[in-house]
Amino acid sequence: MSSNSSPKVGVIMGSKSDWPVMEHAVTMLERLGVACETRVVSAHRTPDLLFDYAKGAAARGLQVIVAGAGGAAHLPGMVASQTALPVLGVPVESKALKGLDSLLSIAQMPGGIAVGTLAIGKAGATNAGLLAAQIVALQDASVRQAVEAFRDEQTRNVLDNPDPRPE
Ligand code: RP5
Repeated sequence: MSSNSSPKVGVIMGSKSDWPVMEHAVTMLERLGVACETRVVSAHRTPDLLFDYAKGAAARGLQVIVAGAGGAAHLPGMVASQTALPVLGVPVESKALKGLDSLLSIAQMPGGIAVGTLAIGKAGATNAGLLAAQIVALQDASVRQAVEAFRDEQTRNVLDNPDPRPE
């Protein structure tokens, strides 16, 4: 668990080796005050766990699932097939094909089962955390305020530092 309060977002990944990417989703969620849990759930190595996790997620109070995987990245799509919760997929960069395989595996879902696909790697994980928080914010005013404050700060940082040259 990443928080003491009951988790609203589940951040899962196909392997421990995905953590250096997926930790950026958790960092964003924590920054925005969204309670989350993290688990390794593999579509290929632990398919029964995948089904149990996805089927039980809504009843446990999760509102969004962020799922990251690399290569033949079936995790987000299979999770989405077993829950009506929104599933955000993060393509993790693979050694052989640099994550293009992961991206296409996650994005090319057949019509009828939706996975919201983010960018490959750190940016995708960061934005998956942000987007998950924005979904939670639909029903949570404190998270909405945190998202607005984050965006205001980001804007201010750019406007306050217009010179692109290193200091
Ligand atoms: C996928 O296979 C995982 O999501 C990971 O990105 C990739 C490689 O896994 P490991 O062999 O490093 O465990 O299922």
